[in-house]
Amino acid sequence: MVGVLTTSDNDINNSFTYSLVSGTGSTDNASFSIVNGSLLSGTGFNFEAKNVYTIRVRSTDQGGLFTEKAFTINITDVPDMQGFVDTISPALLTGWAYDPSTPAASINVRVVIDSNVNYTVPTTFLRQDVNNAFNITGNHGFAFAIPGSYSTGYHQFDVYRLNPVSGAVEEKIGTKILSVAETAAPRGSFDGSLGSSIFGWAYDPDAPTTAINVRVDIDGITSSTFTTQFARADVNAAFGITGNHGFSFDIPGSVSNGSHTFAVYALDSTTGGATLLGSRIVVVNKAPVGYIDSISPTSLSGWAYDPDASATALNIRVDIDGVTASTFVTPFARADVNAVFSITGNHGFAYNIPSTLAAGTHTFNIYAVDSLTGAAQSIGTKTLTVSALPTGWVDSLNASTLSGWAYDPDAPSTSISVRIDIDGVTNTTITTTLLRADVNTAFSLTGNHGFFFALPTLSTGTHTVAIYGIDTVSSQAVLIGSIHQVIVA
Ligand SMILES: [Ca+2]
Ligand SMILES: [Ca+2]
Ligand SMILES: [Ca+2]
Repeated sequence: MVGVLTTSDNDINNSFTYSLVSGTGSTDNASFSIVNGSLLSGTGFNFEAKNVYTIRVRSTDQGGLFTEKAFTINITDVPDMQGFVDTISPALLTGWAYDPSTPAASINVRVVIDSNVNYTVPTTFLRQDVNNAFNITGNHGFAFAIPGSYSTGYHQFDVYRLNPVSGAVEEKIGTKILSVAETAAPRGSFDGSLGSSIFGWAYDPDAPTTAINVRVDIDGITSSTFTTQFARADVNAAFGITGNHGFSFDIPGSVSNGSHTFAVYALDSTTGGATLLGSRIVVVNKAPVGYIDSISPTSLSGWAYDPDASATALNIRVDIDGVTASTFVTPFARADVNAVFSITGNHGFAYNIPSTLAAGTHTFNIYAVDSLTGAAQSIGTKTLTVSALPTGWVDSLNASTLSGWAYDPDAPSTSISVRIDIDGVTNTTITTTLLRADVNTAFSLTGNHGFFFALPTLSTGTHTVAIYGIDTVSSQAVLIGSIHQVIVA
C-alpha cells in the first residue's frame, strides 16, 4: 500500500469515492490501483530502473460532484542484496554473490545447515546474467555440493555473503528448505508366538535409531498399535543400527481359544504407512499348569490341569532320563487343588516308580498335555537316587537257629539291618554284628556283615521263615535267598 486518500470539503458529513482517471499527470496510472480509498501499487518498484511515478486521482462525493488532482510518487532506494540463493536439491545448493568493493573478484559465502553445521563456499562460476544485471565481471556463481545425506524431513540452509577481507558476515542472501522425502519402507519380522504373546522386530531405515510403531491385526481387525520396546542385539548387529527395535505383544485375554490369523505391520516413521511384516496362524491357548508335590523311591505325586478345560482330567507324561516311561490321565480329585483354583474334576496323580531302575541318579521330567494343542507342557523336574539293593546269603537255618551275612553295596563298611519274618509276620529286626572275614575278602568289604539268630520256640508243623536285608538309603526290604520252610516235628 502506498497511502490512504482523503478529501477536504467545506460540507461536513460528505463521503468520497476515488478512482484513477486520465488527464494531466496520469502517466503511471497503470502501475497503481485504488481499493476502498487506499492507493495500492500494482507492480514491484526498482529504484535503479524508475524512481518517480505520476498518477491522477478523482475524488467524487455522494452527490456526484468531484475534484481531480495529480500526484507525484517518489520511490525510495533500499540497498540491493549482493547475492541470492537460486535453487536447492538433495545434491546441490546454487546461487551467486559478489562484493561491491571488489566486483570483479570471487568471494566466499557461508552455508549454515539447520543452524548447526556450516561450510565456506567460494563463488567460482561465471554468472553472465548477474554480471549483466550489475555491470560487473568475474565469477560470482556458487554451487555447493551438499555433503552426506539428510534424514527424512525438512532441513534449513541459510546462506551469508562474507566480507572478502575479514571473512565476517556481510549479509544474509537467502534461505532454502531441503525437503528430504521418504526413501525406505520399514523392515522387520513377525518371528512367531510364544505362550500367550507374539514377538518380532521392526525398524525404519530412514530413522534407524528410533523405535517405530507396530500394528497387530487379529483376524483382519486392528487390535493394537504400540512402539517397539526393547533392544534386539541380534537385529542391531545384523543391520548396524542401535536403539529399541524388538517387540513383544501379549495376546489380549478377549481373544478366544483356537486358531486366529495375526498380521503384524510396521508403520513408517514418517508417513505412517503400514508394511506387512508377516501373517501367521496363532493358536491361542493357555498352557497347562501343575506341580510335583513329592518323590520317593516308590512314588512321584502331583497335580495338573489345563485352564482351558479345568473340569477335565488331562494326560500326564513321565519321562525318566529323557525317555518316556508312562502316560496316563490324572486319575483322582485333589480337593486342595480344586479349592485353590476353583475348579472341579480329577487333577491329582501318583506315579509308581519302577522297581527296575538301576542304581544311580535318575531324572524325572513330568509333562501335562495341553487339552487343545496336545503340546507337552513341563510342570516340573525331580531327581531320584536309586541305591543298590542289599545282598546276602543264609548259610544255615533249622528249627532253632539261623545264620548268614548281608551287606548294602552303597555302604560296604556298615552293618545293616536284617528283618526276620516267621509265617509272614515280622518277628524281629537284628543287625549284622559278626565279623565275616571270608565275606569281606570275597566282596572287598570291611566291618561286620555276619548275623546269627536264635529262633523262638516254634509249634509243631511247617513254618515259613523269610530273611530280608534292609537298604541303608531307601529302607527297602530285600529278600535274601528264598522263603525257607522249617518243619518242627
Ligand atoms: Ca521410512
Ligand atoms: Ca490349553
Ligand atoms: Ca543300598
